[in-house]
Amino acid sequence: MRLPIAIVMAIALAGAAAAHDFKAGDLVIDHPWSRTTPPVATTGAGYVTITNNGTEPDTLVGGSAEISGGFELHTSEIVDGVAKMRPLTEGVTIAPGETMTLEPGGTHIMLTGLKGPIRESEPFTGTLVFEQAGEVPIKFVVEGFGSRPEPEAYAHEGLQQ
Ligand SMILES: [Cu+2]
Repeated sequence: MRLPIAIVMAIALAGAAAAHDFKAGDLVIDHPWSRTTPPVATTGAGYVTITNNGTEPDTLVGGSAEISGGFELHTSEIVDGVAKMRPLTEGVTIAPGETMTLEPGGTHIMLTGLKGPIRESEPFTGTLVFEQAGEVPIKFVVEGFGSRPEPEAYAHEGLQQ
């Protein structure tokens, strides 16, 4: 039997949006995701929400992804109407009881030296490295390019690496 296209698409979308999270000590790492890149892209972006349920701060200082040579933490700021990226060399600190969301247009993970395009329905593994919690294995799901605003991956093509 063949399902109508609309139903197949609804199932696919539900799958992509399904929650997935990872725990490391008092940290909850929710829904690491990335988005598709064009074939020529050399950088991609990663996003995630991290909640610190502990009593001490922890700092995301780096990580890795199987699909990229490099992993950087960046922030985006609007300066005189132009979006600019700045590396966060001190990392991203999550205070006790705080939730930090890395999202398009704000603080994000920059995946540099892509080994190939990031494709929809091809999740990839990686790690997040925290000062206290150490190295935490995670998986990024990949969402379609139009799924959220502010395409960091394109914006970074003009950046000096
Ligand atoms: Cu960036």
